[in-house]
Amino acid sequence: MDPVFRVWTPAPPRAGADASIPLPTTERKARSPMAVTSVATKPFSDQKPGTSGLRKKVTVFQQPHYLENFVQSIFDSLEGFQGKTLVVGGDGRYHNRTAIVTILRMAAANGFGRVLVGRGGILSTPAASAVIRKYEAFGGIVLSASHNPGGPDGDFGIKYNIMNGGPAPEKVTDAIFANSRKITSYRILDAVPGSLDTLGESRLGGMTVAVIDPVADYAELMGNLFDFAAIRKLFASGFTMRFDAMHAVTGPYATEILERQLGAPAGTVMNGIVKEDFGGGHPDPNLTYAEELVEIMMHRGEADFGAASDGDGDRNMVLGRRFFITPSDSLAILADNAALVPGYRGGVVGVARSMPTSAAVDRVAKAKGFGCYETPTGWKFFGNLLDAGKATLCGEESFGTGSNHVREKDGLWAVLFWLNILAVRQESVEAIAKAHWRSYGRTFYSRHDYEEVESNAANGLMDAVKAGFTTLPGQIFEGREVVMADDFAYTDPVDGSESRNQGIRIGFRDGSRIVLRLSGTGTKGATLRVYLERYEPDASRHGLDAQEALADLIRIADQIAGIRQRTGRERPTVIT
Ligand code: G16
Repeated sequence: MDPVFRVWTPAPPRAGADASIPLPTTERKARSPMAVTSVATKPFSDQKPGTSGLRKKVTVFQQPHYLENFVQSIFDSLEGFQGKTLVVGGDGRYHNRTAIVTILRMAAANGFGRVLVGRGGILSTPAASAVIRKYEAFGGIVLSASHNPGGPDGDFGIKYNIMNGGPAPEKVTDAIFANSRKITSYRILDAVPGSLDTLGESRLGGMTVAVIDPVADYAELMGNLFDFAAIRKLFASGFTMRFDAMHAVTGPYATEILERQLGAPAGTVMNGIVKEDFGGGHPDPNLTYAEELVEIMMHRGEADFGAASDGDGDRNMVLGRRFFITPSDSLAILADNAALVPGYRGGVVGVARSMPTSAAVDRVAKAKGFGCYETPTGWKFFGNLLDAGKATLCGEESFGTGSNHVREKDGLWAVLFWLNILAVRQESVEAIAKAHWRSYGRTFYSRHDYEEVESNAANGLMDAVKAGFTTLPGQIFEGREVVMADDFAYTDPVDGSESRNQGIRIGFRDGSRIVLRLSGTGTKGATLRVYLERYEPDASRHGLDAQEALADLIRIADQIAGIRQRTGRERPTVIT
């Protein structure tokens, strides 16, 4: 077995929670010749998928029937999958393996013909997307709560991806939720699959289970997009990098690609062993939670390039020596330099960003004649634009960047894109960012998160700001005049579907803005996100610290929304 998987041990089964433990005979209603059991169940009222699937505490998922109800609700929302292929994998967090065994038994009982599952139950979210696309699977189930902590007291999650490899669109997630409200039984096979740790095929009822290498297909795809020879040369020249896998799923991917294929010295990848509890850490690659990397890069300035990825490998943070690149700037810089990368040379048709992401990329799109789209928060909103060939590169302020190579955001992809640019330009990360600002102006940007706020207080805050939509325009705060205030709504340009209530926007005369949203990915209380943005064309002011440059907008946000008073917090939990 690959050494990076060695410490990955199965979760101990818990009575009543582990589907591999035979169900009580009283729960068995009917038996088909293939030993399929139809288990009577009752709906749970809280299975509405959020920004990215269903995310709850592990203990919630361990309730008898909880996972099974949701999985059956997924299958009941799909048509025509009999005999087809399903991809299954997760980020290796606690409960991953137990859940996969249940899903395999249910997939077999519901009539899938074949399941591709990553060895050890591992598939990063972008790798799952790549595998769905490469093998033309019907869809996939990805088990992750992304950047949320793991372990027995941590979070777990499940989402369904459609055959384009991307997260199910709202019409599918709405159908899953509707099914979860009326479910009366689920189907499960009375047999358990063979080992998930051995590559190869086995039978489970009428279904084939193929255990695949979780890294190989993804690594091959990266090799087709990026100039690996140039990056190899960069590392051979003494260029130094630290990649923090945060004991999450990208460990084996980064070790294979950066150290084995690209020749980066051993030790370039830190925290590369996948652990069920992420080593007790919070696998969110930002300036607060990636503290070890931040110390190495921002305080000690020990490497030329630093990067981190999250629990399931779809997010990325990029750092230069003592230099932070905001995700919004990263998207703009990748778009501006796409011609240097083989996979995108001359091939960018359009860019897309989520509404709260800064407009830095819009300026690149305008200069280069790319199409430019603004969507609600949630990677699922990019799927149609990518499928229709309207967007090539997409990005979000929440440390997500990706392209049409898969239908998920992709952490390691973004890191390789940067490495490719660095290899060609032979300049530092800081020099590239500053040159970008000189060409396009700098968009000062920051996000302030208030985590685990009492839900009523958070909702009350949002409602109070919305009640002011008609009176805010025309008001002046610290010399800034409000010119618009609304709740962002989106009409998908491809299928015409509409999404409302996607975040409060308050725009000022000079183009600066404040956005307020409640996160759709938290599992405890509410997380208030405050996004602040101001454009600065004057290069002599580009050296300002972002918090200083945005200080008046930060105060105005508090004046308009009463953040401190309503949340009872003096300062944000996380500032990025
Ligand atoms: C998910 C979504 C992203 C979204 C992020 C934050 O990412 O896929 O599109 O930007 O959540 O969402 P929210 O602001 O609602 O918490 P991930 O990495 O958690 O899957």
